[in-house]
This record gives sequence, C-alpha cells and structure tokens, in this order.
Amino acid sequence: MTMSKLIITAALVGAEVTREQTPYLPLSPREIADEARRVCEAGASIVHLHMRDASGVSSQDKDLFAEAISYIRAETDLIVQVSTGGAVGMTAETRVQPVSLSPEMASLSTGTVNFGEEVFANPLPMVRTFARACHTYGVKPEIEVFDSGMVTSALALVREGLLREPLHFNFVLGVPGGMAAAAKNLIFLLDLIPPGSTWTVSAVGRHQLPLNTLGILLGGHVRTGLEDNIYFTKGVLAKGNAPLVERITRLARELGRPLAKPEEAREILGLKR
Ligand code: KMH
Ligand code: ZN
Repeated sequence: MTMSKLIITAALVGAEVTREQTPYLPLSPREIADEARRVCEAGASIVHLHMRDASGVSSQDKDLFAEAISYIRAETDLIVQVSTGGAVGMTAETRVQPVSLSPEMASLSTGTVNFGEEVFANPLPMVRTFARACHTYGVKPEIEVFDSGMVTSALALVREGLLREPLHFNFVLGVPGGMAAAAKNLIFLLDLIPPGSTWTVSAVGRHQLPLNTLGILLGGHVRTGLEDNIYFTKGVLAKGNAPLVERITRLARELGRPLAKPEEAREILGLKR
C-alpha cells in the first residue's frame, strides 16, 4: 500500500488550556503567529487556530483571527484552519465568525458530546449553519469526530448536499465523555468513513503520542499541539508546540512517511488557493 505524505496539524492553543497550566501557551495574535512560524519550521503544514482575548479567555472575535492570520500568511505558507468549535457555551453566531475571513479550512464538529463536566453542544441545525458558511466562503471543513455518531451525522449532511466528498475527518479521541483513545476505536472509525476520505488523528493528554504514532503507521495524518496535550513526557511540560511537532517529524522519518509541505498538503486535501 502506498501512503500519501504525512500532514502534520498543530493545534496551537485551543480554548481550555491556561497560562497557569503551562507558561508556553501562546495567547495574543502575535504570539500565536510566532508559534505558527516555529511549527512550520518544525514540519507542520496546517495550524488549527483558536483565539484568546486580552485576558486569555477563549474568543471567536473575527478581528483577532484576522490579525493572527495576516501575520501567518505574511510569514509562512501554512494552511490556516480556524475553529468553529470555540469554547463550550458559545452561540452559533459567535462561533461562526472567523469563517467569513475565508480561511482555507475550518473545523466542523458534527454532533454533541459530553466534555468533562460540560456539554459541547452541536445540534444539527447549528452544524448546518456552519456547513453553509463554509460553502459560502469557500472553506474546506475538517469534520471533528469525538464519537462515532458524528460520522453518521456527517454522512447525513452529505446526503443533504451540505457537505461534499471527499470528506476530511479529524478523530479526536480521549475527551472525557467522548470515544476513548484506544487503537480499536480508531480502527472502528476508519471502517465508517467513505472510501476516498482523508483523516487525521488527535488524542488528549498522554494518549496523544501513541495515537499519533498509530495514525502515521495506518496512513492517516496527525494533529499534535498544546490544545490537546501540554506535556512532552510524563510530568514534563512541552516547551511550546514546536517540540511536539519536531517529535512527530522525527517519528515520521523513522517510520518511512515523508512529510507533506503545505503545498503538497493542499493537493492531498483538494484545497485550491
Ligand atoms: N474547545 C472545544 C469545546 C474545534 O476546535 O472545532 C471544541 C473544539 C473543537 O476545540
Ligand atoms: Zn479546537
């Protein structure tokens, strides 16, 4: 089996991690863009972006995204993927804002899931709003799958004409309340997606490295970064996103998966610039 080159996505900041948990978290648009440059040099070709306001709280403010994206576009050739997930409790109107900047990609969760003690609510009417916005602004959705029903719902949206194949999935495993970060769960999910789909795998905390490694071996793609995991090894903080990306780059080399440069990742994902 020939495998495509490996696409590394770096999820730089997320919505939940705080500076109290790790001092290496980028927060301002300038810090996020600096981090993007570092992960680009380390081998990433996509950045998954969330923004924070001046006090470090998760924000979907369009101007914050616009500022970070303008730096990233000027300084790298990375594919920018904005979050439409934002943080739990945000309204659809809040969450959808950065899609109108026409980034190349946006995350799109296609179902509701318990998220620790909270609920990450994605009722279908809300998902349809995001899918329509992606269509309007020419944005390729990355379907975020926290549980298997989210694949089922994505396929229903294909039948409705709101999502178009080939689909690109991100399996986010190990969220408390979602599907556990187990190899058999990834294999099960792969069985559900249409032939010709592309996929990447993310996993939370200590599960990030083993599931990323499995993704490399199975011919998928990989998401790493502080959004999902702040540790490099047990009890040792990652000194930013770049060391996590560098480790995937080393592993990929050892395991015989050359890295996709951003231009090659665009081709693999069918993005047109
Ligand atoms: N912050 C999580 C509640 C996404 O970016 O699309 C949702 C999330 C998913 O991070
Ligand atoms: Zn996210």
